[in-house]
Amino acid sequence: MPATLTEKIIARHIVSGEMTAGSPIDIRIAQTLTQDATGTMAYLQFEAMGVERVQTDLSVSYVDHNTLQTGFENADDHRYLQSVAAKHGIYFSRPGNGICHQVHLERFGMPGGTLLGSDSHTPTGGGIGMLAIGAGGLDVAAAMAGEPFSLNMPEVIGVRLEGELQGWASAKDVILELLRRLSVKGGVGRVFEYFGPGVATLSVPERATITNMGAELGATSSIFPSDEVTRQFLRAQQREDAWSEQIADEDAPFAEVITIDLSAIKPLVAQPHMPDEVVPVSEIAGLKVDQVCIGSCTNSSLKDLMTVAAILKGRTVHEHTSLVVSPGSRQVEEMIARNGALADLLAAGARVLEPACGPCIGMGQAPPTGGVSVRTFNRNFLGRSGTADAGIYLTSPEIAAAVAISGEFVDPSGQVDLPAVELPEVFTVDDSMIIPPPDDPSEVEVVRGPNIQPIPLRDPIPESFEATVLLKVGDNITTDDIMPAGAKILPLRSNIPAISQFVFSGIDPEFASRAEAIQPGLILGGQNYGQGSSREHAALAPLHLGIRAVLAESFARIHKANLVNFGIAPLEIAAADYEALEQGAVLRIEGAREAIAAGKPITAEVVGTGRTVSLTCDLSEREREILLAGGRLNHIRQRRQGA
Ligand code: MIC
Ligand code: SF4
Repeated sequence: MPATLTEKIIARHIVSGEMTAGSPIDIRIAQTLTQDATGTMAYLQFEAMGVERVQTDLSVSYVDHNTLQTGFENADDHRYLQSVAAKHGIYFSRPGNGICHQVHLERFGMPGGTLLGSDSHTPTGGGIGMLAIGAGGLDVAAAMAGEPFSLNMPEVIGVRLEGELQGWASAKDVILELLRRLSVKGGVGRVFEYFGPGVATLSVPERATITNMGAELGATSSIFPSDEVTRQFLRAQQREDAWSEQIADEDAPFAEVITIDLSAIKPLVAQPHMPDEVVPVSEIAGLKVDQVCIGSCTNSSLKDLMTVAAILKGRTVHEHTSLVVSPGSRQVEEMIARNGALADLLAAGARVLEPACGPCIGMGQAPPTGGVSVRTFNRNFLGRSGTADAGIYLTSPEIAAAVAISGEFVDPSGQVDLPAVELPEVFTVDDSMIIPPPDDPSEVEVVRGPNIQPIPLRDPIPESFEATVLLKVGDNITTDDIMPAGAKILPLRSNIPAISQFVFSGIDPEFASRAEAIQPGLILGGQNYGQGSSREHAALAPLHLGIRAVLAESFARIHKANLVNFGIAPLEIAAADYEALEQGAVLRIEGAREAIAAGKPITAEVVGTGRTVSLTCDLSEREREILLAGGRLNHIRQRRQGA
């Protein structure tokens, strides 16, 4: 039977379940990655599992998010992460070595393998033909402990690429085009698998830009085949031995095929405040721009920065516009330093930052009041930049560089030729900032600073309870809305009691104090609740504030799994009931555990109104068990004790 590449990889790693779209499956995870903002929790959870050494083929801990070190907190986290990695057989990529996805692609990714990462952009690894999936830290901790990863068998969508990109059109525009067509909900439950004659025209970093930002479609993952282009990339990285051919069969049974003619793609831009608000750049030409930021795990490869440098060479950044550049990895940074591209960037007036997430996660470089900021990143959610009323526009590095020079939106297509850049055959490889774990960790002491607080655990959901709707929000609520990041809040990632004070702070600054006063609480949301990042703090911090359940019309995949992992019930509510319920409503729920266990709807009485609403708990049997156990840590402990 012909198969897609996704199916082939899953078939090689499946532990249990049926490979029919939508059915629960468990797969073996070969590699894991964590980053520091989710990693401290992941390793605290891993430690709680009592496993001495990671059970994966390879696990890497990166430090890339919290590198600002405005206080002792970040530095303490780094020290904890380095020591806990050494203790348990994990590679440690030091702060300054680069963004997890970029470095993993360059130094560790394996075509045909599985990768689970505690970051939603883990599918970047799909650029070299890996099945790479983002998850909450607890799921990654469990994978490190040798547990399989559970997911619903995705529907595999084929994206057939034809033609070749022309002029100023870039790989970024391919994924923006898909977002334009499908929206931020369009990928839920799906893997996007690229195939067709256009694939060979794209380099690995270009492919990785596309698979990276597949996360914004809500997709489970995105993947390219591993072909001669992949082999060349791995050869340049001096690890050709990691290469294997990974391709779909001729008549692969895609659930649906989307065709994109690369030759017809034009430079696009996602306008504020969602990655799917996509229009051609030419449509907003002339709009004045205050800031341009080039970097992030989407667009900070050597090719990206060389292209930007070539566009800027001999020119000057517009006097009203600030240009900030952050390379994706130390490899990229070192190579542009040696080949002169960095000097061209500096001469043009670029402000160059260390290779890290930086402004993408609001760690500095907030735009001015009401500012217009053009970024090569993947998310433009309201407030994420650190300036509540700024408008963030997402484009390719090519367009961002042109905008930096002109100080306003421009599409130079047809007027100016895009300068061609040549990439070297062999890249500079220096892994001295990746520390391998010692063979004998007995002497290693795990160092914990005062900001590292225990993970909160709550009692499992009771059979009957009354709870109050503490907040009603709309559709497409992001985890940035639920648990904001940025320079002030991100350092508190290891301290749930402290960070919980900021839950929903951008939407309703009173939320945390209200939740502390009225317990237990409920949150009411619309469609695609919890889209965006994998941060389990968007579940852990509400848990700490006494949230028992989230009622929403539908949920994003990773956030739903995170809620279950910490024992908060994700309950689906019909649109009409969502409309009818308001903040302050008190719901009386009887027989919750029985209904969850049986997979039956839960009837909730709206106290004082005589009305009832029906709530469904659409979970697999395993997820229902986890929820009823009060979360995955309890569930794993109970199972291991029972075994
Ligand atoms: C993001 O881009 O939102 C992050 C920060 O990388 C998150 C992870 C986090 O919140 O730590 C993600 O994408 O999962
Ligand atoms: Fe870092 Fe931004 Fe990528 Fe998230 S999206 S991993 S914050 S660069």
